[in-house]
Amino acid sequence: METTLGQHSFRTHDAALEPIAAKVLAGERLDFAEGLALYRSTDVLAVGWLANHVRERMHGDVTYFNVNRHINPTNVCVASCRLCAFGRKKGDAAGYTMALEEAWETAASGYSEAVTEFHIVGGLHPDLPFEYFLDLVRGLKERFPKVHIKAFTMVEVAYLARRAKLTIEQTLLRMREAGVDSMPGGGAEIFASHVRSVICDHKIDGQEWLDTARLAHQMGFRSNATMLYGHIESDADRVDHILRLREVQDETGGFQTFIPLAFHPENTALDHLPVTTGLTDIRQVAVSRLLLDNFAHIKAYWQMMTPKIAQISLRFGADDLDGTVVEEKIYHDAGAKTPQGMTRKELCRLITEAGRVPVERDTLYHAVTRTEDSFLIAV
Ligand code: V47
Repeated sequence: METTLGQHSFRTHDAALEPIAAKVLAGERLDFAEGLALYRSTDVLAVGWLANHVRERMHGDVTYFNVNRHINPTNVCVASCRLCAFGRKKGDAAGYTMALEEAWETAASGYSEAVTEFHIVGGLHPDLPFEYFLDLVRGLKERFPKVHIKAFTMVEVAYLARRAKLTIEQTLLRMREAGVDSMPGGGAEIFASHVRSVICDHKIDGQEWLDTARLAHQMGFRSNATMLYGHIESDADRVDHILRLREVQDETGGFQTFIPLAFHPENTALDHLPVTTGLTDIRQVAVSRLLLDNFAHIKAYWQMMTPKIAQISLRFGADDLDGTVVEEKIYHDAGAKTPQGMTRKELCRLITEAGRVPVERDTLYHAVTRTEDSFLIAV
């Protein structure tokens, strides 16, 4: 079936996509049932065509990437999430906690290219005081004043607040004073409680995650949002998750980018589950782009998707490729076979060969220009 919608010629063999295509091309918002239809469509290329249309309407060929470094100060965690291969119990021989000096040295190590962002997340440690995390951030700011600190998921914020006997607001204020600039999108998983109770029953519930994000945005922080898919969740759970994020974004506008994360089962309590396939990953990117009309960016996290699938996703709705990373632990503990980091040059090659235009960005999506080993941020 081929329909001409305005100046666009849209072709699909799936009749359910026709009315959805008309709405997408008219810039109208899709609803829950339409989200489900996108997941269930037998015509994934048509879904991808629509997502690419939206992506090009928003960003043309521009594809963002950033030069960042992940730091995971500890893997010791009080939670025992079935989805996780990273966390270790206190006293476990494979557990580690970085001394502050070690964390600062880790930040400085890796590629010689000057990073513009530190991405800091870790386990919910039973004993480390809130001051450890504040000192960690203060020390980084002192040593690397130009580097943006994207630190602590909503789950960590809520946990640190509880341990320090502070409100979420007080906790966020202290983090800001120490030098936290924004927050990563982890810990969201799937908001539906029947899924959460199986994959991560020790974490804050979905509503608390959303409430913490809302408050952070109201206080002026920007944050990201993720969704972990490819385990026990249904299509309806995915649509529910995405639309709950869209609702908060309508209120605050504080989310910068959405990052769909494919579940890696190896070394987790859910290792009987299969890994996601390439088309599931690609469809996930496309559906996210189509449903999240109020999110500026959809990020392909190559560590999780593999560089090849991440590159293809740049023509299925993604406009952002994360990042140099340098040393990834959470996915590699769960069996990821991707390299641990990538250079700036390699990221640009992936983007250019996808027919897109690479633009280096900082965390807040300002363009970055480079001179030798330093950088300038255009505000
Ligand atoms: O919250 C944990 C996921 C997340 C597994 O904000 C797993 O820019 C798959 O949030 N298989 C952490 N996934 C990573 C994350 C992230 C990554 C890149 C960029 C940003 C950003 C955020 O990883 C966790 C959880 O959802 N995760 N274990 C696993 N076995």
